Amino acid sequence: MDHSKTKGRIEPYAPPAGGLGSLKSTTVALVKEKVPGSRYKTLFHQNQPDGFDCPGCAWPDREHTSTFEFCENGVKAVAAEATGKRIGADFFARHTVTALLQQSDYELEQHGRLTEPLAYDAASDRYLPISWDDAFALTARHLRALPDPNQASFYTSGRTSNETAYLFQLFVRMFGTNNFPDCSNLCHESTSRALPATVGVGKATVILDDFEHADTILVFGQNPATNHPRMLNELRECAKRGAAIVSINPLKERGLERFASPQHPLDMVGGGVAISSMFIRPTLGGDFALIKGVAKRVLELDDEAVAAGGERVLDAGFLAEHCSGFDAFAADLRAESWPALAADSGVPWSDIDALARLYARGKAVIATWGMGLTQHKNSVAAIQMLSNLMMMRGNIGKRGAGLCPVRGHSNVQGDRTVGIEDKPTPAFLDRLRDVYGFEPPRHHGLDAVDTIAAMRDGRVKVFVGLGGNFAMATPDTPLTFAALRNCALTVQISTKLNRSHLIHGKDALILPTLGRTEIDLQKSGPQGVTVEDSMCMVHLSYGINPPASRELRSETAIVAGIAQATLGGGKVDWLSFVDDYAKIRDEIAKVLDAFRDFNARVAKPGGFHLTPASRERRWLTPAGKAQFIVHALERDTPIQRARARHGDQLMVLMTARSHDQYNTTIYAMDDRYRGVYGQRRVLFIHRDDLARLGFSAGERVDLFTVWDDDVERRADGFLLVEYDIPRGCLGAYFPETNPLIPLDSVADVSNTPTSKSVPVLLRRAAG
Ligand SMILES: Nc1nc2c(c(=O)[nH]1)N[C@H]1C(S)=C(S)[C@@H](COP(=O)(O)OP(=O)(O)OC[C@H]3O[C@@H](n4cnc5c(=O)[nH]c(N)nc54)[C@H](O)[C@@H]3O)O[C@H]1N2
Ligand SMILES: Nc1nc2c(c(=O)[nH]1)N[C@H]1C(S)=C(S)[C@@H](COP(=O)(O)OP(=O)(O)OC[C@H]3O[C@@H](n4cnc5c(=O)[nH]c(N)nc54)[C@H](O)[C@@H]3O)O[C@H]1N2
Ligand SMILES: [Mo]
Repeated sequence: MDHSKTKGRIEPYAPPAGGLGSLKSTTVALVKEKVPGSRYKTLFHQNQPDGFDCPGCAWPDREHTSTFEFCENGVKAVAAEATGKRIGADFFARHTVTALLQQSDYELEQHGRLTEPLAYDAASDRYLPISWDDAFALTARHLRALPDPNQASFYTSGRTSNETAYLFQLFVRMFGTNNFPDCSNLCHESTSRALPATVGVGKATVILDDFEHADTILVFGQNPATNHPRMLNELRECAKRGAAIVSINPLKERGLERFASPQHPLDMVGGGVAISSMFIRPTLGGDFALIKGVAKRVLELDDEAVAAGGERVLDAGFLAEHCSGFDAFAADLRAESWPALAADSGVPWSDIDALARLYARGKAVIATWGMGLTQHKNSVAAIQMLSNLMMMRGNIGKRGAGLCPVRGHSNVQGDRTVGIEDKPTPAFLDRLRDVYGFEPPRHHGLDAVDTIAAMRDGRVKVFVGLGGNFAMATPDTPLTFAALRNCALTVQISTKLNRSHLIHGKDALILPTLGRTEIDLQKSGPQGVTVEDSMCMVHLSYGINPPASRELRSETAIVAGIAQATLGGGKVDWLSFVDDYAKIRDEIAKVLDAFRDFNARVAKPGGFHLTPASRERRWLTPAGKAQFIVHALERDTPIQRARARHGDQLMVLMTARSHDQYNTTIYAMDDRYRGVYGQRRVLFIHRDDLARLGFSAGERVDLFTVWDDDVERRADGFLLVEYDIPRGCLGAYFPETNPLIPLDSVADVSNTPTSKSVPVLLRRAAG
């Protein structure tokens, strides 16, 4: 179905985020998914000590013990998994893969849960049932036939538990490669690469409790009302207490303006609570220059304070005791030009000054950030500049203050902690060697972008996806499709049908798995799994629903099955781990010191905190100090080159999430808070740009990427929607816009696709 032709409407949304609309949308989700009444109880076990960790996002919970925390999009995520709809062999007998490819991502998702293992049959162009043993044997045969283990690549999506992820990395390293692309490569990799160089650890330095003590909260590039709704409850409390909340975002996202918590009746009848007291609206990718400008202004304010004999603005004690490189950093700030900072950030000096003064007043400041900061060419520099700014006033490792990257997938952080990492440390590999008696591969493996290039070039022949939807989550869609189709084997371990099953290798397997909400019964009884949230809390999660099908296996059992078939049980008795996941936790504790007494500590309600050294002001950097890092404004970027060629015809596009999607999973066709209903092919654009480019709202345009190669990258038929977005900037949804992002358009250092800054031209749609 072509959704560009479905009837939709645009109707600006006036009420606060949350409110009755949230309650209504929840009911719709439950009814539409035909969730059996008996499963409604599921919702009350979400993020409870005896329940499961919500698969919706990585935002932590108050002690994991509070009463039911209502979250509209958490309910949608759970309803999607607890759906009453099923697809089995009969469905696949009726539909060829070629026919299924005609369906939209929304339609594919709607079919329901996968129920049995399937293998692609080229003769009939259909997926046919296969036994689990045969599926494992086929995978093993392909893997063992490879002349070099580096010709296989093993993707992980961030819902996978610590236990499965640990087993997966152990298997893959024993097999002989560090090819671990993961969704983090597309997401917070810029954070994970930026922070170790400045504060030593690529994780949040705050815990939830710090939000109660913060007086200032800077929210960079995040849309919490949609993507981390429970964060809004926290911000609501902060705002009510009088903390200053600043939204730094090209868009005035509704949830950052006003929020009515469905948990608080007074909010629901009144107009909700005002969240942000200041909106700073950089141009796309302008945060680096903005933050550098704020830092320069803070330095000037300190100079003024010193000259006037007043209280220092800089935390001189922190700088002297804990930091390295401040003098060079300060010298660079002084030399930086104000006009250049204002031009590159798109933020007027008066706003930079206002933000600097607010920051300078704050005694305890938290900076949070999401994809608006991580998916640009200069993202690593921007995050390091933010770290610099926070260090200037000692806002790290202090109560109520710190760095708070807000992760996406519910266990994306834990997966990395337990070894899903294409660039493992030598220390970690040494431990694996010592504990398991094998020599792990030492050279760095392939990440997500490099895996696509390697599949395209025939250097990778086997792709195994532990969850996720690699074909749609990644950039340069036609190239990525060709790359996946170039494989000898693709294996997808999944809960629901998605396009990655249809864009497959010569051989292909769909291995259906239990979801987090389902009871995982093994020999020793029902199993719990552990996850680590965005603030480093590790806790247990127990499914409570009966499995969607008797044929389903847990992710752990599937990984163990593949490992056993490929490597045999000589060195590691893979299958014994499946009987009792506590045994896997014991293995994790053997290799990672932070997990000592893992089983005992995680048994406590709420679990335990993997305290990062940076929170305790211990700096795991080469200098042993918090490191200031100097970065210059960029010149000669692809966007600057494109603008030099096309002048003000050139626009910069961000690709983000609508309210009714979970990454590549489209639940429904609305984006309520942005006033979009019944459609997804919309393009947000400023009124002046419409006029300047000779378009009107309601017209359809085709988008073309301006890049340094001869490839035509286009996405067609987007409805122009006049929107309050900075001039020169465009907004649209992914995955529809992924064909526009060149594979080599990546962030420096982190190699993350620049999903929030794509240089494009608009043409009136043909027809
Ligand atoms: N319901 C739901 N929940 C989710 C997800 C989902 O798809 N649906 N996805 C999960 C995942 S994996 C992740 S990573 C998170 C993502 O959560 P977010 O980080 O909120 O991701 P996006 O929707 O991409 O929104 C990015 C925000 O950044 C802003 N932005 C874009 N460019 C810039 C810029 O240059 N500078 C600044 N300052 N801001 C910018 C956009 O206007 C938007 O508000 O959510 C997680 N939770
Ligand atoms: N243009 C653009 N592209 C982006 C982004 C962007 O902002 N713009 N954001 C990026 C980000 S932040 C991320 S994290 C990636 C997400 O990339 P992925 O993690 O690869 O994608 P998802 O859409 O989250 O994966 C959904 C699929 O996971 C499977 N699944 C769901 N639950 C489970 C489970 O419990 N177990 C298993 N085995 N499978 C399960 C289902 O089959 C479902 O179809 O996308 C990235 N792509
Ligand atoms: Mo993400």
